[in-house]
Amino acid sequence: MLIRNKKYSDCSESEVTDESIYLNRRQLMKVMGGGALGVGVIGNASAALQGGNPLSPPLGLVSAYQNIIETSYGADEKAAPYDVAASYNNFYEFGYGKGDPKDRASQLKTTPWTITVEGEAAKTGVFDLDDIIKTSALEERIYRHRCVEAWSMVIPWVGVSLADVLKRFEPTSKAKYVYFETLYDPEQMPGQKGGSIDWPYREALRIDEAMHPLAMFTVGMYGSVLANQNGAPVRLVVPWKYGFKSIKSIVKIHFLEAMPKTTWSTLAPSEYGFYANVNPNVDHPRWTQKQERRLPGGLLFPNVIETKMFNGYEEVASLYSGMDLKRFY
Ligand SMILES: Nc1nc2c(c(=O)[nH]1)N[C@H]1C(S)=C(S)[C@@H](COP(=O)(O)O)O[C@H]1N2
Ligand SMILES: [Mo]
Repeated sequence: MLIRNKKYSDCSESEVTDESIYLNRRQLMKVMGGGALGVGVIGNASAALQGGNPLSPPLGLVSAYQNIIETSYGADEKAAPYDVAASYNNFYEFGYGKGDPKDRASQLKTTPWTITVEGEAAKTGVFDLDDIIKTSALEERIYRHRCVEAWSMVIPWVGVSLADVLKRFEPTSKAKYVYFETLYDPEQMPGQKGGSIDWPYREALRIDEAMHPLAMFTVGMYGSVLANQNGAPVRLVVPWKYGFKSIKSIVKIHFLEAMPKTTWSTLAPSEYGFYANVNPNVDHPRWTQKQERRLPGGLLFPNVIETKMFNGYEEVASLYSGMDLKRFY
């Protein structure tokens, strides 16, 4: 079933129109090979989609984004307006301010994009992201996103189960963990020129967590491609964990036997654990985790709600049976 971007906007009619034009343009620019082609080409791109124009973008990619399957995930949730999800971000490669990624990420070159797969898997090597997308039936899933800073947002993501992608590489029985790395390119990502993070940003999951159907290999939002500030062209979304596990702009996947080092759990191990499951019973030293500010909100309407265990995704509980989640936070 086709997704219509318009359904997400809470804004006035004129803004709705602008938004969908913006999103469609982004999508076409993406499939045509990036912003370098310029806005002037977009008209041709539309025509090319219908006819056999030699400029035709890879049709598989176009159809993947045009045939996004609606799912029941989050059908009862109210998604944040696109502008909120795309302007209040954590992406330290572009600065520490919530507005920095939106202001600074627009030049990030996301096509072509390759992912290097290494370690305990039969099929390793360098894979073109477009080839993975073309052969995927993209789904829309509306997930709650809970940051460890005690704010949250509902976002309609586009992608597939991470398991579907990981299985293609045929991990071996020694693959107990899967590790991910963000692009390292200080010229494009000015935040990488300094700060206390040992770049690139690193994250990992236990293999059974990564294979849980909720974990998502995400290539879009609001019915189109990801905004750069949200981790284009590909990121994880692991909705039962604090947001920092959902690593953005992934260029490396490594299957391995031992638990790898990850950015936040290395930087401040007493504050950020490897598991980082959303847990209202384990407070962060600087933030209570019992509640969260659901965005959008404001000073007058802070919109504070109770935080739920596993961010409300109780179906993952069996992954942790027998584990003391106060110790393995
Ligand atoms: N590479 C990278 N990935 C990252 C981050 C980051 O700084 N760099 N921030 C994380 C944090 S703390 C959160 S809350 C989410 C924010 O995702 P969003 O901006 O799409 O809401 O991205 C996560 N992924
Ligand atoms: Mo976060």
